[in-house]
Amino acid sequence: MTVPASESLRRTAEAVLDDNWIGASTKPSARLYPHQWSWDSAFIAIGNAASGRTDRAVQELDTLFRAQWSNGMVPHMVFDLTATDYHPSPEVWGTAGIDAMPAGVVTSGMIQPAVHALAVRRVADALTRNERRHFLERMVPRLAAWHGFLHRHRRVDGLIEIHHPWESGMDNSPLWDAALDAVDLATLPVPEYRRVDTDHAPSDERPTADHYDRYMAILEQLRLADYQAEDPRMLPFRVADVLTNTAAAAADLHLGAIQTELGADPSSAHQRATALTEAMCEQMWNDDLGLFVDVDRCAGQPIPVRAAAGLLPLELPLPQGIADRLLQTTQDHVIDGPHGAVLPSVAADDPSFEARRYWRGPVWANITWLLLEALRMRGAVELRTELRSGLLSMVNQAGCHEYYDPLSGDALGADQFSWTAALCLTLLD
Ligand code: 2M8
Repeated sequence: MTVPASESLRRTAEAVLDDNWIGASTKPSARLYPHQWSWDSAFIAIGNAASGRTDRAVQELDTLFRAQWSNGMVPHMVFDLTATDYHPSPEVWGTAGIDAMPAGVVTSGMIQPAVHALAVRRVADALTRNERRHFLERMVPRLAAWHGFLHRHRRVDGLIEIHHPWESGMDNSPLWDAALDAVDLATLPVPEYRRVDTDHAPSDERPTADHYDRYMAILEQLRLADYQAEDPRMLPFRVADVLTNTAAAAADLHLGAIQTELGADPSSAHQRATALTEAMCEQMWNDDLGLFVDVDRCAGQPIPVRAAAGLLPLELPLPQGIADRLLQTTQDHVIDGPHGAVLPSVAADDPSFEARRYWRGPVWANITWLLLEALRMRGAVELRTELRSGLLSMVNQAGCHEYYDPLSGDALGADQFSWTAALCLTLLD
């Protein structure tokens, strides 16, 4: 008997999540990423919830939030201390001894996009009434502290800033090229290091050596300030990033909805979401490109790279004129790959596009999925259907990989990749 494609993909995806489960959370992939990552866990929880594995979904988020710092920060990595083959290791991060980090865990000191409130709502939707209430009541103070951190410690002149490319989650995007080139390696030391990512994936699909030096130099500056710089304006890398700001604004809309359901006051979450969306429209909307663009806060310049992330504000309540234009740009950004419609992480006709290199053009399941969510909210049914089926066909053909060449459909980066598996599970049926 032949197994229908969707059933075989479901089995494959569930097996990936099972294999990558490490007891209380899920690692992104078996070898390249052996710890817990913040936004990966949110996507993984969404996938586990969609496939009826609600206990794991709840545990995934509980484990992550148990590592939340006392200042509200949700760290971008929670280390599995039994896994040693990853750089930068806990020693390089140097977080041990920082008071804000909770006892019993070792974490990084930076952030990733705040997609957790979205995950909390999706997981809650899969719970029984009683479980749902307990879960939401437990998560609301954690989410409120996390969003409060972003606005208290990271919002500068209206927009939330990232202080390292890794904070965006889109580590090697051409969005950071000019800002990275401006990091002065003559005055900022590059600590000694040995990267291991190129032991696990081909180096022409990974960041260049020069960029990696710069990542390490910026990380060293953050480490020296215990990841709590008193004046962020002194830091060598400061970017107001569209994805980070979109996620934060949407996160507060989700938090507000949860608070309303629980009979709590949603007004401060709603006010933050509105203020952030307005600041994004004022400072990030680029009328020439019909796209939201990042802003290099050190240089005081917009970053005119046409990244797929610049389309994601479609999920926010935007002025109609901007929303219509952005939807048009989205249609132009989506291209036909060998298995159907795909969303390259950078527009295929942007000068910085590279089809196979990490975050510089390949298709990522999570960015595609976030756009699918926005298209659903906007009622863009046809485009959503095409993109959903293009993603599923590609993953079905090539397996649950970390990223894919949009032109050839080739699977790239790590195999058995958790968020690809998890998000496909939500799209089946
Ligand atoms: C990648 O980032 C890590 C550093 O955080 C790395 O390159 O080692 C990114 O794709 C990031 O978005 C993702 O969360 C992480 C784990 O999948 O890998």
